Amino acid sequence: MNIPFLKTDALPFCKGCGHDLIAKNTTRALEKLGFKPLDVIIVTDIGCHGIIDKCLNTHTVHGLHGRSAALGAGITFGVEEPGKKVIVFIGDGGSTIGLQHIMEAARLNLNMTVVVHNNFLYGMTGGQTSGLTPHGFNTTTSFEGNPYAGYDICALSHTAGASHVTRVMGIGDISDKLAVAFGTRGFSLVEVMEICPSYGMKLNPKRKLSEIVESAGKEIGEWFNQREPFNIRQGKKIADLLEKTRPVEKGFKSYLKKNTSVILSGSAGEGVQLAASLLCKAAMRSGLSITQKGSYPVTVGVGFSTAEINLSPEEIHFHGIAVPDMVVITSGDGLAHNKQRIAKMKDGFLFIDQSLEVPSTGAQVIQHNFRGIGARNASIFSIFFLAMKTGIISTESILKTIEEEGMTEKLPVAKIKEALVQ
Ligand SMILES: Cc1ncc(C[n+]2csc(CCOP(=O)(O)OP(=O)(O)O)c2C)c(N)n1
Ligand code: SF4
Repeated sequence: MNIPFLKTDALPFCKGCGHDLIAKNTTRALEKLGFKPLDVIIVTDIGCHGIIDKCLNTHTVHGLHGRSAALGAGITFGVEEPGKKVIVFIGDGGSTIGLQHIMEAARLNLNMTVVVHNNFLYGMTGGQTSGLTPHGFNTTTSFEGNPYAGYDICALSHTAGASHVTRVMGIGDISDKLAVAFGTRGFSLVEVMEICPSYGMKLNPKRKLSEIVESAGKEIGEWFNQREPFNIRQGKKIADLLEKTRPVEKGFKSYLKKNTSVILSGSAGEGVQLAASLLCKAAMRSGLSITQKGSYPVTVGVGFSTAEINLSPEEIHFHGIAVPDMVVITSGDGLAHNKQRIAKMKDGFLFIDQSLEVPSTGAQVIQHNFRGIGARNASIFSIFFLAMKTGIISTESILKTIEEEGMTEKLPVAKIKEALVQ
């Protein structure tokens, strides 16, 4: 079945808005080039132009105002396949706010197309002046006419090094012009000139689009640079980051029935994040899905270190933890960082080093001498203890993980086994 690019022809723009013309011509151009919706990633940002993404069957990403070019650049770095296309939609307001992102993508000649929806003002917020508003154009923040000339985004992008830049009037069929841009290897930018009927036309009733563009000195045309597109490998073979990652093979069972959130927390330098990743890998080895998030101060050598983990027999669609099911605290830094969340626990378990004062909580408290094995190994010891007391995974699955990671010699495995039976 041929899936259309647009879910509907009734797009959400005001009547006569040029954004409607751009969206429909974009899909026509993509069809002409033989793209399928899921070959295309359309990145939009805040502004009327950005409300198109709910109508698209392509991949869509919606970013902060002025940041769609930066997001598009990031996606371009990761999407190297020739049959894929990254298209950035941005308003004249967004282009001004994120001008440097556009320039950087042009300078590097990234494989993407930016479509500037230049309706000469901020449409969504009521018609304010942007950096692309032409001199003399009336807006709700310049009723006497904009006293400044707008940037020439085409000239700037061309000078920065874009393979292809074009300025077109947002009238009639512009799909061929867009198709040239979308088919360009390297960076292309299309500036589509339009007037927002709701603000631009009302505030400039006697003016016509062609006359505004002409008096602003904005030539309708195309500009090329003969350049190779950006190539992240620069001809060199770059090692795949995942090459050395060994798959985690399932070999153990878990009887966990529902998503269980676990917080491990202690002090920086005491192996909290390592313990968390060993626990997670052991859980994966036991057939569970996991999420793992680490938080610590930017000064990574001092203060708390907290790991937030979800373990579940099902796929996990949300990784946040408001009130945890289980908390393991191995130091005073960890306790201070989690005191509020521990206070909110109405049930579940709090495992806490016996040297610490037990905080107020509704959880069942289990005190233990985690630090007795030495501060640097308290967290590693605590995950064995957690596994043994709760049964969410087996201690054998953790031992196997340590072995597979080649860490048996580095960690005090024998001491931990001894401590567990005491
Ligand atoms: C950083 C930031 N500044 C201001 C706003 C408020 N804001 C929302 S939409 C908008 C105007 C958008 O204008 P433009 O980018 O030209 O797109 P259009 O609405 O004309 O399509 C503004 C200023 C915001 N969301 N983010
Ligand atoms: S306010 Fe202007 S830019 Fe926004 S949808 Fe309406 S006509 Fe288009």
